[in-house]
Amino acid sequence: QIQIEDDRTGLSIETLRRAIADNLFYIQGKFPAIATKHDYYMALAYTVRDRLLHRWLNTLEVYLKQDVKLVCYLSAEYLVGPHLVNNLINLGIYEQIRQAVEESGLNLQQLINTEEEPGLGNGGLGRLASCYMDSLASLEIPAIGYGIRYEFGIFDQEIKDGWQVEITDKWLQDGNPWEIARPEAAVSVKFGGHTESYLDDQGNYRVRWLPEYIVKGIPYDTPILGYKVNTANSMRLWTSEACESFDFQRFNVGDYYGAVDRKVFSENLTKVLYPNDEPIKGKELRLQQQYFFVSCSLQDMIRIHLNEGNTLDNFAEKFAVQLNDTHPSIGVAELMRLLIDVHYYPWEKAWEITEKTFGFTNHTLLPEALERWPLGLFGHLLPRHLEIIYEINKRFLDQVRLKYPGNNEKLSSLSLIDERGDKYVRMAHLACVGSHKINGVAQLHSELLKKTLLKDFYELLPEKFTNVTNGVTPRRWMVVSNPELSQLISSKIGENWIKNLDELRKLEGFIDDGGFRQQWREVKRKVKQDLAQYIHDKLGIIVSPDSLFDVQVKRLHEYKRQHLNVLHIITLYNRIKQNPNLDITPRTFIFGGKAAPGYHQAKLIIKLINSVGDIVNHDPEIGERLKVVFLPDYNVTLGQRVYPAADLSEQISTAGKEASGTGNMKFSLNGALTIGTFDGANIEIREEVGEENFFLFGLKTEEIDQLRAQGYNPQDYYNSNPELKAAIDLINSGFFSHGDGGLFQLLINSLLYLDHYLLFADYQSYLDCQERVSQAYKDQEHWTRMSILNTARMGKFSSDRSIREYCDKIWNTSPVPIQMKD
Ligand code: 26R
Repeated sequence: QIQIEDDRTGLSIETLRRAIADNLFYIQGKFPAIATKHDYYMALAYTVRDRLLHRWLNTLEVYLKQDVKLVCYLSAEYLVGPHLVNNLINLGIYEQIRQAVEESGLNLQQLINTEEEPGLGNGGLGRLASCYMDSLASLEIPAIGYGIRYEFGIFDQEIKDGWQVEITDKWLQDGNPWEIARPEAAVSVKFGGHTESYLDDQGNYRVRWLPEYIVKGIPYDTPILGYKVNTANSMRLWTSEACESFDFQRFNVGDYYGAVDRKVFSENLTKVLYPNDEPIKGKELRLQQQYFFVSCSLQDMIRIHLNEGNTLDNFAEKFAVQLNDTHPSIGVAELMRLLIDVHYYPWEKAWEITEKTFGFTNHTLLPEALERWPLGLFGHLLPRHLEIIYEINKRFLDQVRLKYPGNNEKLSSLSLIDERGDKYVRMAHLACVGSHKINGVAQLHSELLKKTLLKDFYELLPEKFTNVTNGVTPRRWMVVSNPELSQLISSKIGENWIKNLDELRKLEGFIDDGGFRQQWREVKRKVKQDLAQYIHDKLGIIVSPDSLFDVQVKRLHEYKRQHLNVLHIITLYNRIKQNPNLDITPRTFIFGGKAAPGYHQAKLIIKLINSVGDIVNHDPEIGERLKVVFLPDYNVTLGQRVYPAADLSEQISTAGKEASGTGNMKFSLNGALTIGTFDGANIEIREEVGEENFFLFGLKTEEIDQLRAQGYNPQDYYNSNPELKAAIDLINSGFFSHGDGGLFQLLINSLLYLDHYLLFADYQSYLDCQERVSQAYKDQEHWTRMSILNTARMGKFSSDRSIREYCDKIWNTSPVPIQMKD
């Protein structure tokens, strides 16, 4: 029997090869003689997309027909990372595609490297959203990830003379084969203007909102395929466009340029992602972005729901909407508005639906990241929402008065409006009252939320509070990024661990097998060699794969304390200079991370790392013992190279400041040991891997509180610790800055006179701990055992576990397997 495979679905090597050639010709409009690498990447991407489209459409059909409960993840950020290789793995066609590509005379790895990743997020919060999208699909949970299709994502970072330089990220300029525009599902979003009240036919009091302008939202959908299942959920990102009908009047009266102005204005809305850590004052555009995507998304949900023949009475039974931090929290007021003003629900009923629908995840305790909007700005942009917030607040404060009669303190601390000076709308408070569950992202963080930031809310509404410790997807962070280690593991315990990460425990059974430990070391050595090659190609620095790779990659921030790491490097440098024959464990210090463009102190830390590197790397007396590397433009793609190659993971934030961390999990999963503080998920990682396999140092949160209460004076540490003093003095002397002692003065002074993040207090403890690391590394057999145990005991930190917890504790939803029809 002759079988002819469909060019869009077939999986034989021959069909795949033909499909790639076909797409090259008909989509890219090229033939091989004139095709670029990028043309081939596009042809391949379309070949892969074709093969997941029928899963995607099948999934959507089942969701519609069966009227399932949908999880709607509202996130202003997604850091998806490259799609191609992830889709190959999740479809289970990597090997076939590799062969087909090779038979076409190409190299798959090269094509994979051609992809420009969508950088639609800043860091941890955005990457977490994408790990969760992967797990939702892999667990067959019906879900949509709603967000913003920024034209410019997170900036690209270049390093010039040691300084960070920001370049705009034009990720869409060569086309995006993974998305499909859905203009037929466009919605309108109002802004500005004023409200007026009226009586309807039945004599009911109603409010209508007469906006100053209207913007159109166009959804672009990207399939998010689960691992070896038929489920393909959607990430639906909104782009803003001018609303033609609205401008028609202006156009008619001859105001052509006025109409064009409006168009440009509307399209600016989704132009650019705001970097975090920037002071958020007066950023009207940011509130516009937030309201825009949240309104689009809620209108979309309501349309889907009504299309299925429902009324909104059971909306909360069919939609679980999760607020990823406060950025989408305007959704609480918007759903109220839609229910009351558009669908004519009475307040009480609307409020019941709203509170049941939303869940709120907090991702930071840092006061400067808490969103508040000046009342004037807010009321000008969203006059109706301000009225609704006042009403929510009035009813909420009545409840507070009942519980705490005569307590004005409580009223002012819980109020949705901050009235202590200039007036603000407190977005976290809106999210808290409007959600049925509030969670932190690691045990310690959730406890601190209840004790500090949201203390009064916890006292009033304890049943709302819960914890869901973050997790990461083992598909991208092991199978995709570390195929060598994944294959070694699968050769011992089979492949089930990829779906059920707890099965990694089975590796413990091989720990006494010297041959296995040898293989484990060989894999690590091989990926370290690859990273060394990359470092050489990019930066011209030669590093030895036999040195200890000591890695800190994450956004630059004072609380993350990259400069504490630098103080360690300088101290080692000083020791060698004093004792040139010192026998130390050779180390390669690897840094990566972006600083917010307006965050000068963080940018100065980048300059310091590079300046110290310049001296250390070129000092013949140091030789191979110390190397310092700053990898420019740290992003998901680079993370995939770096985590597998690390021996030591630096998780050294001031205790209580890092809500969870997720990089910490990626390192440990790939067999790195952690040097870390008692902070965020570090605590739970240590609990899992065992304290003997984790390098803990530094003050705990209570000790920090005590120290601060006593009056912390960094000078005491500086004056009494000669090595610390020597390190600081060396920076101050201009030794790392061509004699310019002033260059790092702002950084040094903030340490000497304030040291808000307590580097000096933790310095000695950190150094002692690093010495233990160096000693431990000398015993390679023992180090390998610890490395294996780190990987083997990371099961808890799969984002699959996190998502199951969200389903059980917050969303009340369960899997819907997708059957394929031909
Ligand atoms: C307000 C605005 C400028 C803004 C501030 C801060 C926007 C975004 C942020 C980023 C924060 C909220 C963030 O990324 N938090 C991180 O979330 C991770 C996922 O939960 C945690 O692992 C990590 O510890 C936390 O810093």
